[in-house]
Amino acid sequence: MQSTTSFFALLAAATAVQAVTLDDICTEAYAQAALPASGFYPGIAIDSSSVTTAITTNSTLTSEWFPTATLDYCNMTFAYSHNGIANDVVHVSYLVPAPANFQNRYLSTGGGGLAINSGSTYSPSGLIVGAVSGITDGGFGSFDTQWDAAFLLANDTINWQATYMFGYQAHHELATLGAQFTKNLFNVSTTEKLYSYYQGCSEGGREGWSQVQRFSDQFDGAVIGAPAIRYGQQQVNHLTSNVVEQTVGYYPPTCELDAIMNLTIAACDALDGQTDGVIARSDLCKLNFLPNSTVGTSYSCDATAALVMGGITITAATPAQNGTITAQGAEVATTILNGLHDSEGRLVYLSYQPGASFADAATTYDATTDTWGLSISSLGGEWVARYLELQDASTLSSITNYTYDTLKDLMIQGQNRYYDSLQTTYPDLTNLQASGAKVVHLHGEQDNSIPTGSSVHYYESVRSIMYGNMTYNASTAAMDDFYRLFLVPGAAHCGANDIQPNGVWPQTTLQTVIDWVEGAVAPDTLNTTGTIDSICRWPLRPLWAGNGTSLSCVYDQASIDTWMYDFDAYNTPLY
Ligand SMILES: *[C@@H]1O[C@H](CO)[C@@H](O)[C@H](O)[C@H]1NC(C)=O
Ligand SMILES: *[C@@H]1O[C@H](CO)[C@@H](O)[C@H](O)[C@H]1NC(C)=O
Ligand SMILES: *[C@@H]1O[C@H](CO)[C@@H](O)[C@H](O)[C@H]1NC(C)=O
Ligand SMILES: *[C@@H]1O[C@H](CO)[C@@H](O)[C@H](O)[C@H]1NC(C)=O
Ligand SMILES: *[C@@H]1O[C@H](CO)[C@@H](O)[C@H](O)[C@H]1NC(C)=O
Ligand SMILES: *[C@@H]1O[C@H](CO)[C@@H](O)[C@H](O)[C@H]1NC(C)=O
Ligand SMILES: *[C@@H]1O[C@H](CO)[C@@H](O)[C@H](O)[C@H]1NC(C)=O
Ligand SMILES: *[C@@H]1O[C@H](CO)[C@@H](O)[C@H](O)[C@H]1NC(C)=O
Ligand SMILES: *[C@@H]1O[C@H](CO)[C@@H](O)[C@H](O)[C@H]1NC(C)=O
Ligand SMILES: *[C@@H]1O[C@H](CO)[C@@H](O)[C@H](O)[C@H]1NC(C)=O
Ligand SMILES: *[C@@H]1O[C@H](CO)[C@@H](O)[C@H](O)[C@H]1NC(C)=O
Ligand SMILES: *[C@@H]1O[C@H](CO)[C@@H](O)[C@H](O)[C@H]1NC(C)=O
Ligand SMILES: [Ca+2]
Repeated sequence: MQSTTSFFALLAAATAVQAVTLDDICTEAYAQAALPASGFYPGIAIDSSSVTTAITTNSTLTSEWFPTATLDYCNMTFAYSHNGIANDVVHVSYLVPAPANFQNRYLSTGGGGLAINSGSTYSPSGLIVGAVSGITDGGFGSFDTQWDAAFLLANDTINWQATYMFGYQAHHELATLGAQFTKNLFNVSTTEKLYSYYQGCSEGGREGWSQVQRFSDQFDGAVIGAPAIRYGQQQVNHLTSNVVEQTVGYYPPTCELDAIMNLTIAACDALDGQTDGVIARSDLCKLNFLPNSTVGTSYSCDATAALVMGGITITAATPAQNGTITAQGAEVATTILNGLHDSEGRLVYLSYQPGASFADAATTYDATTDTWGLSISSLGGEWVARYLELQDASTLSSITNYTYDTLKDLMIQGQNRYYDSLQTTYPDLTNLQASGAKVVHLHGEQDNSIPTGSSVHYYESVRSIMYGNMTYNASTAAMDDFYRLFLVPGAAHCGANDIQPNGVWPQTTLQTVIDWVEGAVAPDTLNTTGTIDSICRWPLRPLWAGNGTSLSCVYDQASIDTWMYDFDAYNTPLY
């Protein structure tokens, strides 16, 4: 809440001297005059007649991603096209703060899942720090149209323009145009610095890395959460739990997997030094807990109704359940947590940390036979059907002949087909480091959609590529200069975890990056509003002393080692 206070102080101070109001600039004529000049971005033609402006006053904005604030803004949109492409229209929206609140900043925000923007989920976070805040539609049709709607020109024919736009090009254009538009809107002189930032999580995190890996001068700072990088592996990996169930020959009732998760939390909670319902040390859980210790424990769950949204069943109804945890159920859990191995026992990919929910492993109840069966992960199923098999289908009809080796082959196929558009694991950030830009990368330690270890593995890839000639401690110190990774205790995918309610999610991370870039305050921890007020930066790990009275960040080699992966199923490095 610190930043809200200073924001109002600044507002009061600035209104006294600023004559130009938001009403003055929130007009089509003013926005048109501020459009980047023709030729500013070679190959792009902005349609000045497309400009729209809409003012919103006294809007209270709330999110897990920024502190609550009430403010005014102008939503300016325009469209552009790429020279030489027929019927090409890309829409961008820039939320513009009142002139009195503008602090010489621009922010791009990203999407999630197959969406290239998150609507209003992150975009207002720029307004709160006095930035113009941009989103793009990628050219897929409208701000609400996702990439999958544009991906196929016909069955078997990829829309590569849409794919490269999704991969990285649309964000490069959004940020390049956005920074110039911002300068023009606010008369920022050529000698004045405009700071440019990025914030996004999940697919939005991948979009963030897609920019800083390629365009080292584009952003001064970036907040990158739980990025969907290593895309070829990541998307297929959603099917790993299903193939484990099929291979073990057992489809656990949903209640059984929930019971294993609950017992994991109960067993591992205290390993971090505080019994608070939060696994802050999933690495100690890995070292000390085995799912088969839960075999024989009884469980029960109430019946649940189906969750239906817009006529589509999101989760099916489940009956009242009771039973005892089976050896097969524990085997499914253990095999999932061990990560995907090929038929020769070599590691293909990694899994979620123990304590995370088994979302990918969800099964379906058949009331007519009173049995539980396969439910193909929708993200994994769509990836294979649409992006690998190139069929206009939102999932696979069957995976009955899939083996662990099939998944490996599909991962390699996706990795290679989309290596330069989606894979997003280029590990040499030398140019970024030299540019002075700063990256705060964060990931929920109990993420159930993108494995937490995926972020650690990328950090370690960058570290070993850039500083492999140094000792481990010297190399992490060198990384600290420009790239810091924080694992958020108990947190789920891009947010707090309702199963571990005492866990946290940091709300002021964009301000943290700004303080690092503009104030040279390098973050040792991320602030939170919850009871855990300190989030340790990798490779340090949290440990409570005095039963929850004091949290320290410790160096623990055995724990660090559990986060190191040798993907020996491949003949080339998997960064
Ligand atoms: C803003 O909204 C609050 C309540 O939501 C109201 O009390 C206040 O008068 C409003 N201010 C303006 C300028 O409209
Ligand atoms: C800005 O305008 C676009 C286009 O109308 C709309 O999709 C978007 O939701 C608006 N953003 C906000 C925060 O109102
Ligand atoms: C920018 O400069 C123009 C021309 O002097 C002026 O009309 C406009 O109000 C200025 N905008 C701001 C935000 O100060
Ligand atoms: C798991 O724990 C939650 C509370 O944290 C509870 O609501 C749920 O019923 C439990 N599920 C099982 C299967 O024990
Ligand atoms: C549990 O699994 C471990 C590791 O696979 C094994 O060593 C142990 O014997 C198993 N215990 C039981 C009770 O099955
Ligand atoms: C468990 O479920 C069965 C039906 O599946 C039911 O007959 C039994 O009463 C339930 N037991 C408990 C303790 O809920
Ligand atoms: C494209 O593929 C889908 C899925 O296989 C199929 O349902 C559809 O009929 C195909 N469309 C055409 C035009 O062949
Ligand atoms: C699975 O079976 C289908 C239908 O027979 C076939 O088209 C497909 O190639 C098979 N896939 C694998 C991985 O064996
Ligand atoms: C390691 O390599 C980097 C980059 O080439 C260089 O700056 C640094 O001095 C080297 N450090 C050691 C200990 O050799
Ligand atoms: C690395 O640094 C940690 C403290 O951050 C220290 O405990 C550890 O002993 C150091 N390791 C080596 C090999 O110096
Ligand atoms: C984090 O908390 C510290 C101590 O309260 C404060 O000085 C700092 O400004 C906060 N940083 C952010 C980004 O909120
Ligand atoms: C920690 O505090 C809780 C709550 O007061 C208590 O139940 C527990 O026994 C304490 N544990 C230790 C190790 O002191
Ligand atoms: Ca705990």
